[in-house]
Amino acid sequence: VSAYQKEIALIKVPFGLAGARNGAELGPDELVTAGLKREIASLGYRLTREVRVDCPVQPANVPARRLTAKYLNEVQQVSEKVCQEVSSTLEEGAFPLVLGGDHSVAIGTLAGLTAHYQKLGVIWFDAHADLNTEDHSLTGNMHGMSLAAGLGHSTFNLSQIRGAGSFVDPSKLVYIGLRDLDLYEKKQIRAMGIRAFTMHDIDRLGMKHVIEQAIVIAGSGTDGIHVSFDMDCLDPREAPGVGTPVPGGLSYREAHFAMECLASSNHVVSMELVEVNPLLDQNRHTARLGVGLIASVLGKTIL
Ligand code: B3U
Ligand code: MN
Ligand code: MN
Repeated sequence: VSAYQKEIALIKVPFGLAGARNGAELGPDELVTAGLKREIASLGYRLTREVRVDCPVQPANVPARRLTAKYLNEVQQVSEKVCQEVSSTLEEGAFPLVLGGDHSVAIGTLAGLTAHYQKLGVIWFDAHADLNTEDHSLTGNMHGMSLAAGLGHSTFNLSQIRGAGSFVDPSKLVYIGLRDLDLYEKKQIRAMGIRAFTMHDIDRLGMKHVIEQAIVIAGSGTDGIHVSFDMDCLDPREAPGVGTPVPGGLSYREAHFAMECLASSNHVVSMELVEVNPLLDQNRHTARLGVGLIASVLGKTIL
C-alpha cells in the first residue's frame, strides 16, 4: 500500500454458495466483529466506502442443477456487483478491501481490478490452485474455479462480466501455500508455467525468499499487486475456521511475515481475504488472525 493512499473501501461479500460448506457467507461480519474497522482506523486510514454486496442465499427448494458448476447464476450475479464496487473504488482512488465469502468472490474482484489496471500482478495465497473449469472440477464448487475464470479458461470468465478488463496474465501470477491440487490443476500450472511456491518450496527456501521472489514476479512491470488471501493457506491449527482445511499449511509467523514484506514493498493495490467460516471456527481465532493479517498488509508493524 502506497504511503499516499490512506483511503480504504470495505467491500463485504457475504456469499457462500460456491464453497464446500455453509458458513463462509458469515465471514465479512465476523471479521468486522473481530475488530477490523478499529485496526483500519488505528492505522490512520479513512474508510471512504463501506458496502455490503447483496448476495443470494440458498433457496428453500434447491432446484436440480447441473453439477458441473453449482450456483453458476448466483456466482455471476455476485461477480457483477463486486466488479462494480471494486471498479468504483479504484475510480475514487481508494484501496479496495474485499471480504468474503468463499473464494468465488475473487472473480468479481479480478474483473473490477482489470477494468482499471492493464497489467495486474496477483499473489494467490491458498492451499488450492482454484484452476478448475466446469469440465474438470470434481466437486462443482465454483470457489475452486475462480482463477480459471480470471485467466479465461472456464466458460464463465471475466469476459462475461460487464466492465471487466482483460484476463489475468499468467506470467504475473504467483501462488503461495499450495498443497492440495487436482491432477488437471497440476497440468495447467506446468503447461502455463505459473510460478507456484508450494509448501515444499516454503520449507526448502523459507518464506523470506519466497515472498521476495513473489513480489519481483508480480510487482515488476505491473501496475501493482493484488493479494488474494484464502485463509485455508494457513495451517488448520492457526486457522481452523475454513471450509476445506488442509494440514501442513503456513504458520502464523510465515503468513504475517509475508504480509509485512508486501506492505513494505509498496506494490499492493488491493486485497481480498476469503473463506473465513465462523461456524467451524474456535473462539473467533480465524477471524482475529484474518484481521491481523489485513493490518499487516496495511502497514502495521510490531515496533
Ligand atoms: N480443488 C478442489 C478443492 C478445493 C478448491 N478450493 C477449495 N477446495 N477450497 C475443488 O473443489 O475444486
Ligand atoms: Mn481458494
Ligand atoms: Mn483454498
